[in-house]
Amino acid sequence: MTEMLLKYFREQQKQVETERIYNTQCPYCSMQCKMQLVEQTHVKRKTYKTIGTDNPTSQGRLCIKGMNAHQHPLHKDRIQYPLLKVNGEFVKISWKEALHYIKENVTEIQEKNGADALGVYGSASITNEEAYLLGKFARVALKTKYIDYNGRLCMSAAASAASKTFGMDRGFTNSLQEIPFTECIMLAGTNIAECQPTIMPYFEKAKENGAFIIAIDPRETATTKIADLHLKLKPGSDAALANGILKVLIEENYLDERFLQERVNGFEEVIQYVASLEFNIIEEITGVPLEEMYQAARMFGQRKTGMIFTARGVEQQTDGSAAVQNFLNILLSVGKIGKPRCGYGAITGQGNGQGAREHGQKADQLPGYRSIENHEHRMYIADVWNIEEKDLPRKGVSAYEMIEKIHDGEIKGLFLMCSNPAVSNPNANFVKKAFEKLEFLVVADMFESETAKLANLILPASSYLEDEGTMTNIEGRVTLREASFPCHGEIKHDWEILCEIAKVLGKEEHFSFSSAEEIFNELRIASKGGIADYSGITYERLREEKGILWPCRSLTDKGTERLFETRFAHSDGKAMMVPVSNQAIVPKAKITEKYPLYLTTGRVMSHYLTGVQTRKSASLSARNFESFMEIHPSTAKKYEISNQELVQIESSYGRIVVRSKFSEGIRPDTVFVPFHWADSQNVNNLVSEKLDPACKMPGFKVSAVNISPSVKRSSY
Ligand SMILES: Nc1nc2c(c(=O)[nH]1)N[C@H]1C(S)=C(S)[C@@H](COP(=O)(O)OP(=O)(O)OC[C@H]3O[C@@H](n4cnc5c(=O)[nH]c(N)nc54)[C@H](O)[C@@H]3O)O[C@H]1N2
Ligand SMILES: Nc1nc2c(c(=O)[nH]1)N[C@H]1C(S)=C(S)[C@@H](COP(=O)(O)OP(=O)(O)OC[C@H]3O[C@@H](n4cnc5c(=O)[nH]c(N)nc54)[C@H](O)[C@@H]3O)O[C@H]1N2
Ligand code: SF4
Ligand SMILES: [Mo]
Repeated sequence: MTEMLLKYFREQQKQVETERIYNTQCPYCSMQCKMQLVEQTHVKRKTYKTIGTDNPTSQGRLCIKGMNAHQHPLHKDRIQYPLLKVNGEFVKISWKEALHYIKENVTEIQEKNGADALGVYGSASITNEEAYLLGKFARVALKTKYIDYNGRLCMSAAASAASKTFGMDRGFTNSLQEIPFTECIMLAGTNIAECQPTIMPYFEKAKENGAFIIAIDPRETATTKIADLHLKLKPGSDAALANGILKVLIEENYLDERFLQERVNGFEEVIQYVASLEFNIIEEITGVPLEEMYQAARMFGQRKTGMIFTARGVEQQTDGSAAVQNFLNILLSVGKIGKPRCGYGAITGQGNGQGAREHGQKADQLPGYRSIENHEHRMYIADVWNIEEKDLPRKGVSAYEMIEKIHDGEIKGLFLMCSNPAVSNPNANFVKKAFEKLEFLVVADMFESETAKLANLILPASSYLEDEGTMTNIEGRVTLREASFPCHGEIKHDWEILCEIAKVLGKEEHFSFSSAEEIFNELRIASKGGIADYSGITYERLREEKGILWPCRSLTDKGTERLFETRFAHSDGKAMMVPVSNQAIVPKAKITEKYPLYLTTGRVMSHYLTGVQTRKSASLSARNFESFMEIHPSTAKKYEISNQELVQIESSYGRIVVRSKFSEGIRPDTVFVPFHWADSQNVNNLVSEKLDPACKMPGFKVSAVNISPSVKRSSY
C-alpha cells in the first residue's frame, strides 16, 4: 500500500508543470504574518498551498487560519462582477452601469436632503492607502460629515485611553523582541493563544526565562493556561479589579515616587480616590478573592520589569476606555514604562487595526491622527487636498450612532466597504431594520455577506492576494503587503473603486491615482507633522528594511522602537493619571431573577469576526461548523441542560439558539458565545445598544441572559 501511495505521489510530482509563487500577508489578524501562496499547475488542474515567510514580527510562523487563508479568495462564491438588486434578485451589470447608478442616486439623495444624507462605513481590514482614501472620499467627493468604521467596535477604547494617558496611541509602546525578557506580565482580557497565535512564542520564552504571568479573564482559555495566576473576574469588573491592585500597590508602598514626581500628572488624586475605596466592595464587584489581588499586585510591584497587555475583554465595555486607563494607572504608579522590558500593549485586532485608526476614517479624525475640529489641522489637510478649509466637513458620529441615524431617516444612503455590520454591531435586530430602511446601500465586498444581501448594489472587491498596499501591524510596524495575484472577472481594488466613483462624481482631480504607492506618497505628506507621522517611510525602504515602526519623520529616521523613554506625548511631556470609578457611568447589564446569568462574547481560533471569510474555508469551518454556548456543568445541571444540546439564550433584546458546550473552566455565573455566526446564531441579537460615552465602544462583553433547554424538547 505504502509503495503504491509513494508511486502515486511521485507521479503527481512529475505532473507539476509550473509553479508560481505570490508574496502577501495574512488577511486576518494584526500579526500580519508574511506568507506565500504557492500555485502548482498540474496537467488538468491547479493546486494551492500557503507557507509562512520570515519577518521580524511572526518570524515565519503561521497559525491554522493563515495556512488555510487562500481557501476563501479562491472560493466559487467570490463575487466577480457588480451586482444590482432588481425585483429582489441580484443581476450582473457592467462597471459603467454600476457607476452610473451610483452617480444618479448620490446626486438625487444629496440634492433632496443635503450632503449629510449620505454616510460612509469603513474598515480596519483595508490598507492604509484605502483607509486614507476612504476618509478623503467622504469629505471631498461626497462632502459628508458622516464617516466611521468597524474599528469603533474594536480599538476605540484602547485608543482613547492611550491618547488620554500618554498623549498618543500606538498599540505597543515597545517592540515584541522585549517581551521574552520582561519579568512580570499581566494579560487582561486577551486570548492571544487563539487570536494572535503566532505571538505566543514571545510569551512562552518569557515564561521559560522566569516571568510571572497573570491572566485576567472570566474563563479558562488556551491563554490562561500559560498563567501562574488566573484572576477569574466577573465580566465587566476590570476597572474595579485594577483599583484593588492599585490599592495594594499603594498600601504596600511599591510606588516609584521619583518616576511619579518627574513624569506623571494627577497621581495625588488617584491615591486619594483609591484610599476611599473598600477592599470588601471590590471583592464583591469582581468576585476575585482579596488574596489573589494581593498576589498579583505584589508580583507586579516586586519584579524589576513588567508589562501590561489589554484586549477586548477589558475594552468592549461601556467603561472600556476608563478600565484601560486604570490598568495604565497601575503601570505608571510603579514606573514600568518608557524603559527597557517595561511597557504597555493594546493587542490590536484586525490586520490593519493600527494603521486604519490613524488616517482619517474616524468620525472626528484627519490623517496622521489629526483632529477634524482643530483649525490648524484642518488648514493643513485642506491644503494637502487642495480644497478650501471651509469646505471640509466637521465631525460626524460613531459607527453605531450612524446606524441610529439611518433608523431615524436622517441618513438615507450608505457606502460600505469591507465590513458586515448587520452581524457585528450590537442590537443586531435593530441594525437589520435600520439597513432595510436605507434608500440606497452600496457594499464593496468579496462575498454576499449578510449586510451585502441587504444592498442595492454590491461591488466586487479584491483580496489580500491581489491588492498591494501597506498594513501597520500589532507593533505599530508599517509593512508592505506585496500582492500580485491576478484579479479575476471584473474585480477591482478598493482604492480603484473609490477613485472611479469620485471620477463620475466630478472629483477626478482629487482622486487621479494609478497605484497604491501614489496614494501612499500623498498619505506621507498628509501625515507629516501629525502624531502618526509616516513621512519618512517609502515603499523602497519598506522592502529593504522589512517594516518600519512609526513615528518615522524623515528618510533617515530609523523609526521608533520604544516610546516615551524621555517624555510622553502630552505637551508638557508628562503622562496623565485620573481616578477611575469602580462602576461605569453607563450602567452595565445586571443579573436579575428574569435574566440570571452573565453572557460574554468573543472568538475561537479557527474563525474570524463575522465568519464571512472563514465560513467559506472548508478546513476552517470543519473545525467549528456552528456556534456554541460555553457553560459550567454545575450551571447546566440547574437549568437541566445536557452537553451538546440546543439551548435558547434570551436577553431583553432578543433570542438565539446554539449548542451547549460544557467547560469546568468558566465562572458558574457566566456563559460564553462566540460571534462568528449569523441569523439565529448571531449573539449580537442579545447585546445592548449602550455605548461607552468616552469612545462610543459598545458593551459586547457583558449582557444579562436567561437560558432554557432546547426549543425542540419544549415544542415537541
Ligand atoms: N481566531 C481569531 N483571531 C482573531 C479574531 C477572530 O475573530 N478570530 N479577531 C481579531 C480581532 S478584530 C480582534 S479585536 C482580536 C480580539 O482578541 P481578544 O480580545 O483576545 O478576543 P476575545 O475573544 O474577543 O476576548 C478576549 C478574552 O476576553 C475575555 N473576557 C470576556 N469578558 C471579559 C471581561 O469582562 N473582563 C476580562 N478581563 N476579560 C473578559 C474572554 O473570555 C476572552 O477570552 O482578535 C483578532 N484575532
Ligand atoms: N458580540 C460581539 N460582537 C463583536 C465583537 C465581539 O467581540 N463580540 N467584536 C467586534 C470587533 S473587535 C470587530 S473588529 C468587528 C468586526 O466586524 P466586521 O467589520 O463586520 O468584520 P468582518 O466580519 O471581518 O467583515 C468584513 C467583511 O469585509 C469583507 N472583506 C474582507 N476583505 C475585504 C477587502 O479587502 N475589501 C473589501 N471591500 N471587503 C473585504 C468580508 O468578506 C466581510 O464580509 O466585530 C465586532 N463585533
Ligand atoms: S491569523 Fe494572525 S497569527 Fe494567524 S497566520 Fe494570520 S496573521 Fe498570523
Ligand atoms: Mo476587532
